[in-house]
Amino acid sequence: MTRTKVLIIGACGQIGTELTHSLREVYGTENVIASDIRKLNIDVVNSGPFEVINALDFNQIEHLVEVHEITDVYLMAALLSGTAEKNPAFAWDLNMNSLFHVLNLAKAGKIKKIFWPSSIAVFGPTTPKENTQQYTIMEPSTVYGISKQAGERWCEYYHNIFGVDVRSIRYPGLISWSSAPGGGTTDYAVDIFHKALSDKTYESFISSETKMPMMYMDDAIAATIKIMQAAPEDLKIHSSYNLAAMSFAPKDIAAAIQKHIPEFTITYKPDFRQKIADSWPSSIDDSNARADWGWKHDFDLETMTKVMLDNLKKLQK
Ligand code: AKB
Repeated sequence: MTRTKVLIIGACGQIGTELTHSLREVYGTENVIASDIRKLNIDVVNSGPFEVINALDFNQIEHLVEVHEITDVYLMAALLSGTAEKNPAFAWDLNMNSLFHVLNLAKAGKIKKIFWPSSIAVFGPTTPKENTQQYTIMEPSTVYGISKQAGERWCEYYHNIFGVDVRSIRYPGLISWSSAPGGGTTDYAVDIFHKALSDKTYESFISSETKMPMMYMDDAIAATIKIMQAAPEDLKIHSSYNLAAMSFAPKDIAAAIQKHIPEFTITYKPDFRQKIADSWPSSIDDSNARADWGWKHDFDLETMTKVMLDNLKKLQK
């Protein structure tokens, strides 16, 4: 059996940082090559093999794949929803062409397996909002959502036509204490914890009642590793799987924080990201992921809030 040798592209980002640590525990430090456009996270850079790489440069990726005899690529580099609206052309270029590069490497037989993250952003204003199904109306209205939906179509196409083993999850908003989010609409749910501890107050750029699907990072990493380790015959969906853990609005997370910090207050000043949030589902039906490859989440709003506050308090000491 061939040894698994991993390349993570975008290893210094919010998910990449935690994924790098977990994959190094699973496959061994030397077997996980982290890479990013710059040395943006010192922990990732110093904790094992690291390469500076541009996700838009096919030759650089191919070279790394050959030199390190890579079997599995996790393509985590992307512009998220907020940033993508400010730079549509670059977002489209990065989000699509980096995907084509790894799909084409797999098509050429140079790598065996790809993980590519999709998002709840593939849904749009015409999608039923509650308990959004795996198969439903999908008319994304953001640059990021359009790129993720197109990416899903290409993943399924490369699987069906060329036999490429590409696996994908539609991540909800992800919340973690050890890595910062970058340019997303759901970022408020991370910022709020930092401000609750430092200032005891938070001004939310999302309005009080806007409910979005969310997940604690440990669950997201567990799901990512689990889908990559699933037997190919168990995977029935080759575009991307719906994935869910919890759904809440800013007023709900504020109330959860107030149980630990009673003096905490929240105010609301919605900005351009409110429109993005309004176009996304409030909750997600992930029964296909649960049935096909045994996905289940561990963290809900209460347990996640406690873990976030405990860990951030330790960091601040
Ligand atoms: C974002 O807010 O852009 C991301 C996402 C839901 O994909 N966190």
